[in-house]
Parts: sequence; C-alpha cells; structure tokens
Amino acid sequence: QDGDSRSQEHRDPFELVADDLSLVADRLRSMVAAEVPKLASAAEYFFKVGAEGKKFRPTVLLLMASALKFPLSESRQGGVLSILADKLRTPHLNIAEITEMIHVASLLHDDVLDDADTRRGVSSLNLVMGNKLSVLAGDFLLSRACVALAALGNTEVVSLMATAVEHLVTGETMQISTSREQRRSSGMVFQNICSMDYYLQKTYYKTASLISNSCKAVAILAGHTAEVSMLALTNSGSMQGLAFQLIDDVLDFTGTSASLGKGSLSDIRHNRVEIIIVTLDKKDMGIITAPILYAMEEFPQLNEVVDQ
Ligand code: GRG
Repeated sequence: QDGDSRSQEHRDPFELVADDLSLVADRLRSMVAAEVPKLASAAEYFFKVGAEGKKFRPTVLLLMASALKFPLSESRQGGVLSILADKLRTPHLNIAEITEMIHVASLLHDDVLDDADTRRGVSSLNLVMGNKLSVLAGDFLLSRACVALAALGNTEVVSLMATAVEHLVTGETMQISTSREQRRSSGMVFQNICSMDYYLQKTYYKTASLISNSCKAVAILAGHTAEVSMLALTNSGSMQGLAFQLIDDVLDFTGTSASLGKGSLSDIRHNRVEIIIVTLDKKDMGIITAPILYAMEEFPQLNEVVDQ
C-alpha cells in the first residue's frame, strides 16, 4: 500500500462523509417543510441543528456509497439549482434522506408508545406538542419519504424501503409483546426476558433491517445486482445493525443521561430491554453479561431467575 491509501484507512469515517452528511441535513430541512404551521414545527423538530442525532444510518450509507463509487461531494454549492442537479446524479443522498425520514418517523411514534419525555438530549416531541401531533408528524414524514422514493423511479428500491418500514412495525410489536407472552410461557419472575432467537429476530426487524435494506437500495442504484455483492452488503448492513442495537442496549445500563440523551436505565424501566439468558461461548460473554450484572443490582429478583 502506498502512503495515501494508508492515511485514507485511518481517517475518521465521519470526516470522510462530513460534506455529504451536512448536505443531507440541509436538504432534509427543506424536504420536511409542511404547509400548516403546527405540522411544520412538529415535522422539522428533529431535523433542526442540535436535535439531529448521531447520524449513524446516513454515515454508514454514504460510506457504503463511496465504496460503490458514488462520488462524495467535493464542496457544498448550496442553492436550489445545485440541489436539483444533485438529485439527478446522487441517488445515494436520497436514500440517506429517505432513511432518516423513516427513522425519525419511527422515533416519533416510539416516544408516543413509550410516553418518553426525552430524545436526542432534548424534550421529546410528544412532551412539547402532544401525542396527536407527534403521530401526525410521523405519518407526514413517512409520506414525504414515499414521495422521495417514488421520485427515484425504481420499484425494487421502493419495495426494499417499504419492507424496512414493515419490519420496524413488526419489531416494535415484538418488543411490546415480549414481556407478557414470554412471561406467560416461561413463568419467569422478571418480565424482560426472552430467548436469544427472539431477541435477534426482534432486533433485526427493529434496528438492522432499515440499515440493511437501505444499504441494499444504494447498491441497486449503483447498478450492483450480482447476488454475491448483494448478499455481502445485506449481511454487513444486518450485522452493523445488530451490533449497534446490542451496544445501545448495553449503554442503557452503563451510559450517563448526558451521553445517552435520555435517562440511563430508561429502556429497562420502560420494559424495552431483554435480558438474554443463554449459554454463550466466551467471546460473546463480555457483551451480554454487562447488562445482566447491572440489571441484577437494580432488580434483585433477577438473581432467582439467573440461578435457575
Ligand atoms: C412509523 C416507521 C414507523 C414505525 C412505527 C414505533 C415503531 C413502529 C418502531 C420503533 C422502532 C424503534 C424505535 C427502533 C429503535 C431503533 C433505534 C436503535 C433507535 C435509536 O437510533 P439512534 O441511536 O438514534 O441511531 P439517533 O437519535 O442518534 O438518530
């Protein structure tokens, strides 16, 4: 390897796609503009500077796109004309935008379901504007995502992204069904328990599928239809999604409110984390035992279950 490719390797991934991330953020603000003022405030709430979140999904997508030879923006030109020109030659940016709109729609609905009061370090939208507007803003973002998807003119891509939405809904349903069903069938004392299979399936639907299917969409738009490369991209998207959710679950126990943007232990308090009790080989043990140990301290009745 020459010096150039070595220094590329060690560059911060966020820095590599910083221009595109910021272009996507700017374009999203105009894409989510609504006619009625109340809906406009609600829909733009999580696209404002300071409330945009970590941008994990667009970062992964844009890095993937650069590997697939979509060009990274050299500089941001700004203005309507450059946005139109970008739309024609950079469908990977559209997928990043569509993915963020779907993601934020799911967060808005999720916070209503959980009656959450904090999100991304700020008050949740349901706390500020109420449940009704939060649900409507989520619906609005989904419809704007549909319009942007249709504009790409690729039915396979529409189908992939629609499947990702279906999976979000399925994963969330599995999430809220976990405790009652599993408790009934297992007779366990502690309610947040499910099998490893159930956890992985639910996590694929809830988190990994959107990442995986949007990566696949970018690959299709780049003209990659060969089965092998599709499989590799889909798997890598899924694995990143699963790893991301595992870390997110662990952080619920180990993170501070400041670093999480919501109260720590809030997920387990809201019945959103499953403690996984399975026989794991040693290499997985580190990941899985951290939440178990924390949970055992917080919920002493778990000791009984773990002993079994
Ligand atoms: C309306 C699309 C739609 C779905 C409704 C409520 C619901 C069904 C799904 C919720 C699914 C959900 C909240 C999954 C969790 C995914 C997840 C890991 C969210 C946190 O992602 P981060 O950490 O968030 O990337 P930021 O704030 O950084 O973007």
